Amino acid sequence: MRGAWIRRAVWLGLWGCAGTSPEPSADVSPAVTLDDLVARVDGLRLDPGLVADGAERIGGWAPAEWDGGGFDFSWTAPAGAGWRLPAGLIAGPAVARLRVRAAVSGQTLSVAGAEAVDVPTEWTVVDVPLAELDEELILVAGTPQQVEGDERALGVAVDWVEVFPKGVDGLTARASVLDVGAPSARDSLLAGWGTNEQSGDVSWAWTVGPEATLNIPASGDALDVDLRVRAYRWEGAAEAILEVLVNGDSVASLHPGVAWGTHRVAVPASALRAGDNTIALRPSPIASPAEVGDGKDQRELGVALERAVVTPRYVPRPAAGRWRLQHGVALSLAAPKAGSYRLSATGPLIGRCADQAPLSMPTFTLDEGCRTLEIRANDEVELHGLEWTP
Ligand SMILES: [Ca+2]
Repeated sequence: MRGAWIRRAVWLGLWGCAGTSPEPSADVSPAVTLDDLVARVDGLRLDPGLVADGAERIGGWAPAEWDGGGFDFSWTAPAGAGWRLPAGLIAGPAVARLRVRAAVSGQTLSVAGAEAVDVPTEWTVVDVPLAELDEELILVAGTPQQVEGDERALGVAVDWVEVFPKGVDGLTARASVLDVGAPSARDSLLAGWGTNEQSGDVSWAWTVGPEATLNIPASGDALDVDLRVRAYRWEGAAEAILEVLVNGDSVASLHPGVAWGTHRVAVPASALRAGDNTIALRPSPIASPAEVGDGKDQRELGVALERAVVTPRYVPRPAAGRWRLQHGVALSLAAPKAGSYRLSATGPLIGRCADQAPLSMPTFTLDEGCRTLEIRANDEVELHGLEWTP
C-alpha cells in the first residue's frame, strides 16, 4: 500500500437545504447537478491543544497552552512533532491546512516532507499541498527558537491542522463559542448549574447535582463539541468521569482532570435535530466541599465548564461542482425518498446499504428500508449528477 490515507466520508444531502426537498413533478425525472447538493466531508481535524483528538500524537509536543484569544494550542519540538494517522484509506493528493505561529520572525515549517512554508509570528492559516500523505504527518520547523523567559527550544505553535483531499476546499468551519461563566452564555445554561465564577480572564460555572444541561442550536448535521472542563476532586475521590448526552443519547464518556483540559465530543447527526438540542453533562463522582471537609460550599460539584465550542463537521464547497471519489473513500448518500436513482460518473462505482449486498450501479433502487447508501470506487471517479425517478 502506498502509504496510509485518511478516512473520509463525503455526505451528500439532496436538493439543497435539508428538510426542504422540493417534490419533483410526477412525470419528470429531474437532473440534479452536484453543485445543487448540500454536501459535507467528515474529515480529519487534528488539534494538539485537545486532551485527545482521535489520532495518535508522535514526536515532541509541548503541553497544551491556553491562548488569551480563547483556544488551546501546543508547541512542536524543533526536531518535529505530528500524528500517526488513523487507519482508513483515501488515495490521491491532499491538502494540510494549519493554524500556526512562530515564536520569532524568520521561522519556516515543513509539513510531511513538503516544501517549507514561512510561519509568521501572528496566528495564520496556511495551506500546504501534499503530493501524497504518509502514515505519519510530521511538522518540522526550520529553526529552533526561543522566547524571553522560556528556556525551551520551540518549533512552531499549532492551534489545529486539517487534512482533506485535494479538490475539496477544506473542512474549516465557523465555530460558535459559548463562553460559560460570562453573562452572555447564561441563557444557554438550562438546569443544574452554579452561578457564574471568574478568576482573571477565565470564567466558568460548576455543574451542581447529578446532571447539568445546556442548549445548543444546530442544523441537524454532525458536530464537534469541544468542552473545556476541569473536575472537582477531593482527597480519596475516584477518578472523574463525565458522561455526555445529546437529546438523551449518550455520545461520550470523558475523563476530565483537575486542570483545565479541552475534550472533543463528536456528535453524530443521528443524535441531533434542526433547532434546539440539549446537551446533558453527568459527572461522577460528585460531592459538596462541605461534605468532604473542603470548605463551606454546600453545592454538589461535578465539573466546571469553561466553554463549549460547537463546530459543524464541514462547510460544503465542492471544487468546480464535481465530487471526486478517490480510492477507498466512502461517500454516503442520504436519499430523501425511495425510488430509482441514476448517478452519472466517470467510472464504475460500488454501492451498498449498510451490510446488505452491493447494489447495481450507476442505476439503483432504494426502498424505504434503505435510504442511505455508501458508495466507493476502486479508481478515481468524478460524480457529475444524480437523477431520480419515482
Ligand atoms: Ca468561560
